[in-house]
Amino acid sequence: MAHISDERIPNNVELEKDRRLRRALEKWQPQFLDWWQDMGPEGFQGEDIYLRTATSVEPGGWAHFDYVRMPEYRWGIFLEPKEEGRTHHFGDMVGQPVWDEVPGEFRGMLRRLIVTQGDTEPASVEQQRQLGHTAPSLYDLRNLFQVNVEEGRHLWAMVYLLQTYFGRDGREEAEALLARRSGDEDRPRILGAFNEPTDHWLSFYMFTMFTDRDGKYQLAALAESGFDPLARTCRFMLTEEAHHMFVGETGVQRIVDRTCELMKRDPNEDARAQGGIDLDTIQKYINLWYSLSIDLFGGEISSNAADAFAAGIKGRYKESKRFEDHVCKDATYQLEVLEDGRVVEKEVPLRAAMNEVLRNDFVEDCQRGVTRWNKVIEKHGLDYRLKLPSRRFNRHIGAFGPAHTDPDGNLISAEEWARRRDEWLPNDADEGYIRSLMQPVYSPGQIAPWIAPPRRGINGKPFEFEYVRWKS
Ligand code: BYC
Ligand code: FE
Ligand code: FE
Repeated sequence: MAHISDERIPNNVELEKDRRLRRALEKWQPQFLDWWQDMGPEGFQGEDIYLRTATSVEPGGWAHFDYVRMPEYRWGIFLEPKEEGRTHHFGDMVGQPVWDEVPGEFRGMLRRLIVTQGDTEPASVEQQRQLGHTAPSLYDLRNLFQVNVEEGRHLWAMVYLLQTYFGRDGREEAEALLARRSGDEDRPRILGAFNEPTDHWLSFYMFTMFTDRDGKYQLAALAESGFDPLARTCRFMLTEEAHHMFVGETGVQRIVDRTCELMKRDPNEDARAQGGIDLDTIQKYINLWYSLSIDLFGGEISSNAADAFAAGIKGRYKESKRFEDHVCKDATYQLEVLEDGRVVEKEVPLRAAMNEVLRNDFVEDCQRGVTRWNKVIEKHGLDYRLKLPSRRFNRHIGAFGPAHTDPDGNLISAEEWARRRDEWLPNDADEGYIRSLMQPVYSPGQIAPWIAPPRRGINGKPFEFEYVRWKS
């Protein structure tokens, strides 16, 4: 077997010196590559893709761009440099030195969080497996593969933690991460949204807009962690996440832009009649992916969240920079719950409400994106406005999981939900229509008719650049 080295696995964790980790990785890496062949992007494994590879954590210097064949991508292991003398800055352990090893009493909790985080990464690659066949341009095709290889690297990041700090069960969990399958009935991925089909580009952009953004907030919360290797790993992962959300936000924006153009061309402002995606349908996909993504924050009231905060393992978004009280022992929080079929305000311990607190920051961030999309519509002189549905809408997790509501959050009966669901969420006809538009465009500088080209390309290259080169 090829000896694992710095050359094959770029890293800043002194992999050369850590014989135990190297052996664990030597066993795991071929399984990862098998998984990548089976469940990674279908086709395209032999083509040259213009990709960015992380080769160090130095600011500005880490992104290296070149043509790479995906199976030869150098998935690396990077942690932000250690900050000497770092102490717990929230929870019950404030002021005590952070942990360099897993503390025994929190082993189970940490393992669960790391496994849950790790599980989402390959899940998303599986969900996006078929998309290369219908890319609207070479630029988009390249962005898809960039996102895929980086999610692969995020899996490596969690596997590094499991194999380094959790001994034998860590190695078992690392293998299990390659064994579950998105959408599989018998061995599904752990979290809801990661078992949903993402088999066309409208869903892909919504996923990278909303679901990758959950990634940003969850990683940011873990980046505050008192388990120092986890904090340092997540901080570096966040630098890659920005591009994923960029792909999503600008992807939807480019669709909206094109849709408006087509509407103005049509006597009835009918984008579909012009071969585009109408704004009502875009709204339905916002409703779907936003609601699936806010479910990912967990229940409004959660003892898991309270325990993780108390232990100094999972903080709030920018915990160290934004809050006065970092202990939150007696503080309370007001939130809405459902009681006897009615919405009531409830005061709960703040620590138990940490999922909701994190969700608030996410919601605000999403709203900023939607506002930017609406600016595009406004610029075209059209009155339509996109909006985020109520956070009670289409929930499966938490207080509103059992309830049915309309997009404004009004409670409705199960009967009304069944009758009107198709007005609010994509129905079979919408799915069929969107799929009918998904014809690949693989010539440099060309673009599918339902989306506008990007304003600029990648790494200073123009849109016309040959981002994917066919070898076969
Ligand atoms: N689906 O106490 P509760 C990313 C479970 S995305 C299914 O309310 P808790 C990425 C929960 O596990 C970021 N099950 O919630 C994006 C618990 O089950 P157990 C991923 C769910 O534990 C795009 C039970 O319900 N990272 O990186 O406070 C592409 C009660 O839960 C769901 C993380 O999630 C759901 N939606 O919070 C690629 C960070 N929600 O244990 C990548 C790590 C809850 O009783 N994970 N449940 O069997 C966590 O911090 C927490 O596990 C959660 C849940 C926030 C997910
Ligand atoms: Fe990720
Ligand atoms: Fe991501």
